[in-house]
Amino acid sequence: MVNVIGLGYIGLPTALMMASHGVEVIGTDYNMELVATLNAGKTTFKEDGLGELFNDAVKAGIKFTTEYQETDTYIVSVPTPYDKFSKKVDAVYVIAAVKEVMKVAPHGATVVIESTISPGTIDKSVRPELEAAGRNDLQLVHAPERIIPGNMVYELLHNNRTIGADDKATGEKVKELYASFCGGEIVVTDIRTAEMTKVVENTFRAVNIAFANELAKICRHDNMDVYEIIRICNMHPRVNILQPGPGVGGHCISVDPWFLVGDYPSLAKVIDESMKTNDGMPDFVLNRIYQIMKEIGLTDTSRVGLYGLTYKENVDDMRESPTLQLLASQRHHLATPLKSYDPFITKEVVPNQIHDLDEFIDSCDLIVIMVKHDEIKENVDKLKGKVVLDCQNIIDLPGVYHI
Ligand code: SAJ
Repeated sequence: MVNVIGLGYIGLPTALMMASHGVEVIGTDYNMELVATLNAGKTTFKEDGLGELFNDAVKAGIKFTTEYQETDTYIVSVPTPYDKFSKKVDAVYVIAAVKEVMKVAPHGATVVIESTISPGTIDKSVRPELEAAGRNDLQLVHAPERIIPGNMVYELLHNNRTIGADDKATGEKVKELYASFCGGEIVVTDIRTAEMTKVVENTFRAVNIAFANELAKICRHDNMDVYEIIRICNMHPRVNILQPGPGVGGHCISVDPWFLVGDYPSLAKVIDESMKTNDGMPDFVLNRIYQIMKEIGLTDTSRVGLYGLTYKENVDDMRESPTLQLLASQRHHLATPLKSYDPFITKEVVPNQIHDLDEFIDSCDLIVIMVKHDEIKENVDKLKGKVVLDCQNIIDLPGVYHI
């Protein structure tokens, strides 16, 4: 039996996936409300295919509880918050979970950590806890998650995986467990390497997004079309430039690369600059809004609206979202927050938030597309007659402004 600890964005789909592939799974979370929701037959966030997967797993007998279980395999997928000032990851939840596991785990049990941690965390912060508790019998493993919100179910089934373990036998045992549902290749390596690969993967993407964002700034400076330039460059067989955007959000790409900057400040130069470039994009958009307002003679900021509050399209996750970053930057200048709207966010999360697309469009003269939700792509006609700053290059209307 596998006890999955932490039933959030990663733990829940992983637990459901294993259960629906014949593994006996009990999911544990300390949040009683979340456990009650799952036990009432409801999922806790929106994600393509999650509902069906949930039903399959329930049919297969998955259980949800607040209690840690006595079993031979644990998968820890709790959040790893990071400190915005020091840019360091705080493994406090991982350590708390491991301490709870140690209370109930039988001799020799395997503890797989899926949570994203900065390289070296297992040796620096987790292993000493085992030693202090006299539980060196437990086998630590790191199996970093790789799934992308918006396509999690597909990617769980098809992505290649990395398993970091202290010895081959443990690695192979965990590989077999993941192979119950994962059709991709599963590589077994050591823990330190596995920790590093996870952070490097997200850093690679962050640096590449920063390159696209820097190109957007260069092209804006001399009024060139960055999208056309990227499109043509990408026809070269060895060039594959990503898309510029209003910033980088989410809890991974906007966070993990800072671990390398924090640990290797004098070496991680390109990474440091890339992160600053990405972090500067919401302010770049704000400045662009100001330029466009001047150009069209709009003085009333209450007629400017931001479309999209989530960190990317078609998800309900707002962590580190560029729109929230932009609004925070406005707030620091004591400015009245711009209007905003997001079809995925029904709760009131920011001031001047509107909850209906038509009302949002009617109440604005300048609309800034921050997120490329399908909803706006399907309603482009409604934007006719409006001034649009399209930060995602999805609106095909005459006169649209770009970043
Ligand atoms: N973005 C751009 N331009 C692009 C692509 C993305 O501006 O061309 C922006 C997005 O709008 C978003 C941010 O970057 O704000 C990050 O989005 P994403 O779709 O690139 O990635 P995440 O954060 O949703 O998921 C990433 C994935 N990592 C990689 O692709 C290397 C995923 O596989 C990881 O599992 C996840 O981080 C994680 O949890 O670590």
